[in-house]
Amino acid sequence: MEHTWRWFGPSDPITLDEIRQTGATGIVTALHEIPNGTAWPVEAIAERKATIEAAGLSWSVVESVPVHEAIKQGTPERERYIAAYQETLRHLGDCGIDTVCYNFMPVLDWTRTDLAWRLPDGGLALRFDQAALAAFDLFLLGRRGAKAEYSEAEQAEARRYLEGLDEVSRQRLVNNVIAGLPGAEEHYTLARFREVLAEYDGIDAERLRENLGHFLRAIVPVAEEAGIRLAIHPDDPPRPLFGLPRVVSTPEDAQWLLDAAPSEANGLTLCTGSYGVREDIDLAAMARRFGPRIYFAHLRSTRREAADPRTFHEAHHLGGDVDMVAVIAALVEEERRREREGGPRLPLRPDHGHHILDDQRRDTRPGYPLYGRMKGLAELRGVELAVRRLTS
Ligand code: DNO
Ligand code: MN
Repeated sequence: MEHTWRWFGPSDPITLDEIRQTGATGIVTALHEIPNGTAWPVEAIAERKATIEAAGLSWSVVESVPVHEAIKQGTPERERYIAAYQETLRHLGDCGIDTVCYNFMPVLDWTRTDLAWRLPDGGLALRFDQAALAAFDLFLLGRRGAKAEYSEAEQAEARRYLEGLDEVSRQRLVNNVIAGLPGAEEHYTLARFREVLAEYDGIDAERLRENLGHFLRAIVPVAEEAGIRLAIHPDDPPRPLFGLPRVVSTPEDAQWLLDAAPSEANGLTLCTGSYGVREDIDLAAMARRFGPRIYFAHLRSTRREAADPRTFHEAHHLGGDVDMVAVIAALVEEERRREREGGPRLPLRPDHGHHILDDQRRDTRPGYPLYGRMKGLAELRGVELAVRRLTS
């Protein structure tokens, strides 16, 4: 497989020269400086591509071309934003870039409550604590209608959680949830977050799915013409939050998406850390079922915690609840099929890593440290090589 690394652009404290030493050959990046909803100019794409290539790497995947809220909400202005999206896809195609990752999560991108949770070995991990989320939702945000969504016991647990936090920790929890994790386009204050949530009144899963279908029917033909493979990233975590619907959480959702706009340009990102949070998903089976339409793999593992299985933390790449060896074996099998029958390359990246060693003294983004991801990538490559050798 092609080993890639997410780089946040020239402002990323991890340099391209450093990335080369991790063993990655491909870069995953986006023009993060361009506001969501504006078409990316050809010159800007070409310039970023040249920067990457000058360092001896290639621009393997765009992650993400963000989807404007108007498209997710299905407001009349969406047509303007869809037109800009189509233009970006054409420009990327003109520059020879062929894989685009995106997501369709309303309001928030991926969500965690704790960004530096200490593991027994001293590394720092990202964590999603259901009681913390409920405490935020019920008491710090005070969302209208939230109470009805939590049982008495959950409310009591959330209150206990809140009472254990001092003012600084409460503020930190607010920031962790709504200030925007790396790669997220939107950053909210509490007041703004409340307003945006209100814009989703009346938008249920069915409506959101209709809006996704409308978007796909508009962009998939353009992607096809531009020689681009689209790879939707699943919801993280894969269930509704704050009463907002989420429609890319299960294998059934993935199947719905593929059927909504039948074309080889319409594909998936297999993010094992996102889908893998659900107990009912067999990731290796998913990799086999959707193999030909998997255009990008995010490999990492999570561990559901015993006290509440909705609470999870990011585990070691080869630990946790994900059977990573089985997933890699399925992906290697798919790659062999592509080698025989023809098919696109299969880029993978270590999706997040623990902050370990010098990561704890370096200013890198939560989940995107140098050494933790390098360790993850090294482990994944080792498994891949062994699987290839032992099954040849
Ligand atoms: C979560 C991660 C995120 C993701 C963003 C943008 O699983 O992969 O960093 O990349 O949601 O797609
Ligand atoms: Mn991911």
